[in-house]
Amino acid sequence: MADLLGNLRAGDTRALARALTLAENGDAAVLDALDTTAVPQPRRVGVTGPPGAGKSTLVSALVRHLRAGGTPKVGVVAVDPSSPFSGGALLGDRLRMAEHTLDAGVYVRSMAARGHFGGLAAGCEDACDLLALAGFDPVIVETVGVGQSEVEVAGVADTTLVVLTPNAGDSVQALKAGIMEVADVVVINKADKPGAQRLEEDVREGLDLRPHPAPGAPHWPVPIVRTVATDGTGVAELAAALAAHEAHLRAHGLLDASRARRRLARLEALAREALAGALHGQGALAGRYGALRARVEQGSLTPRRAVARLLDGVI
Ligand SMILES: Nc1nc2c(ncn2[C@@H]2O[C@H](COP(=O)(O)OP(=O)(O)OP(=O)(O)O)[C@@H](O)[C@H]2O)c(=O)[nH]1
Ligand SMILES: [Mg+2]
Repeated sequence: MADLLGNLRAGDTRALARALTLAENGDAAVLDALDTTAVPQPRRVGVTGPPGAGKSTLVSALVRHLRAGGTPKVGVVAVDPSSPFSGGALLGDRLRMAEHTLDAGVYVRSMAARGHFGGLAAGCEDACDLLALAGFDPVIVETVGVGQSEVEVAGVADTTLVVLTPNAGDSVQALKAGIMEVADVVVINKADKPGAQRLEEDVREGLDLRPHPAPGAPHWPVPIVRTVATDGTGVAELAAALAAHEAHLRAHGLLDASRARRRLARLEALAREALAGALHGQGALAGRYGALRARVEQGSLTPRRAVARLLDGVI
């Protein structure tokens, strides 16, 4: 395992691919190795938004821009939270990012989210760490904004980009879903289509509704950037907005706070997963739970009291 991580650090792409697959499958050896290795902390950018908003096309254009500007290694993790078995969206991502397959300075990994608690956070963090070990910086995480995933993506990134498009109803949807709450930068993609101006006004209104920062707390006015991902229009402005947000985080010491939050989110996700697993596993907790289940089933113990007993002595 030390060899595998050693090769990965030396820039061996096949070692990286293999480690990513092992980590995704929960391989204990690779996860242990990761836990006992000092992992660098590259910049993380989260990209979320409704299905089909052009996120992958935009990420691909951003990667092209960064590479042309001299960024040595850009990593991308595209997570599909909607279905653990989905092939369609992932295949689409691969096709849209295919232009980078011959570029050793770009690595794109598509992955399915695990279906349970903090599924996005758990698998994605490991993938991002492996890319970080391999020297990729920044690491960009794309996820489709459905359900809670847009809030989760904010948990894995220093800067969260929300991508919207001027389709009827889109803005209303985004505002309702609370997607605005997590945006550090809003992109209006497909700005070549009619309605961009109207959407921008709606987004501005939505952003104004966000709670104001406490007096004296650093204020980040969320920029709205219009792009046409398919031809690269606005991508330079987007890169500038991302750099400005990073500078803002650094200037106010917020980068450390964001990483501390991320560690806590990861702990929470892993703890929930482990506890849920322990209930149905082979250990002492599962034994106790099984006995209590039987009594609840018979009706000789209420569910509430069963839980109290389960946790008695544990907490
Ligand atoms: N007209 C126009 N079409 C675009 C633009 N950006 C992306 N598209 C098209 O929109 C479609 C969806 O693009 P994707 O990049 O796959 O969108 P996505 O948000 O990654 O999609 P999912 O990952 O499936 O949610 C593709 O057919 C793109 O070519 C744009 O700026 N203008
Ligand atoms: Mg996509």
